[in-house]
Amino acid sequence: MRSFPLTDLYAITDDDLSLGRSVERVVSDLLKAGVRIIQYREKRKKAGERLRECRLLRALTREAGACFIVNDHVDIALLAEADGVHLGQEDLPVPETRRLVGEGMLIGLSTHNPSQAAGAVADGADYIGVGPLFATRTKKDVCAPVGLEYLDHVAARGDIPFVAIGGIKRDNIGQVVARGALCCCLVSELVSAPDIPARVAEVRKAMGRQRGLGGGR
Ligand code: 3NM
Repeated sequence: MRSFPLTDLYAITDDDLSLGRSVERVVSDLLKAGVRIIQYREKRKKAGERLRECRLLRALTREAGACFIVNDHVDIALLAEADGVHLGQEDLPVPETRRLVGEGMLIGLSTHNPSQAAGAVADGADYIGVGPLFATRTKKDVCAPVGLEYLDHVAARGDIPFVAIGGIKRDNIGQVVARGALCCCLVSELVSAPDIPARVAEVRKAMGRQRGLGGGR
């Protein structure tokens, strides 16, 4: 039975922010650093290239025992045998997507307010994105920062797994963890790092300090 993995970090690819490194290189480094959820999100690429890259990443993530999720494209998620597909509010609805992907695949949904979170629960999403918590330039069409109160709302309800997202960096992740986020999703902070494993370690240290664990997991 599918279930959203219990893990601290969720990374999303973005070729434009990866300092000229290939998506394969970036994901290899993330996996080496122990990141266990990878989402493929490449807005400007063509379908054929997406499929080729997703098949590559599927092999890498499978070998590492990591969860592999494809953004928006249900067809590519199916063809690449991904573990999940992640949808936005304006993509195919969750129930229709479920009819296409069957019971075995995770469906994630980006949400930006309490009513969208309730809708995701009602529609049977497996997890939600909660954000953007802070200003971000990574997602072009996203709404203004929703504020940490929305995170508080979702954490307090506790009726669906969630990932905090949007403008999360080493210097603000402590607040996010303190307010109940178990899993944080970072894009630019990870893929733009010159040394990705070192950056992951710093981010984890900032999360762990907040949890009183003294760093790491
Ligand atoms: N989704 P960064 S914010 C892909 O709020 C994405 O739904 C968001 O990138 C949402 O970590 C976002 O570089 C981009 O700020 C997050």
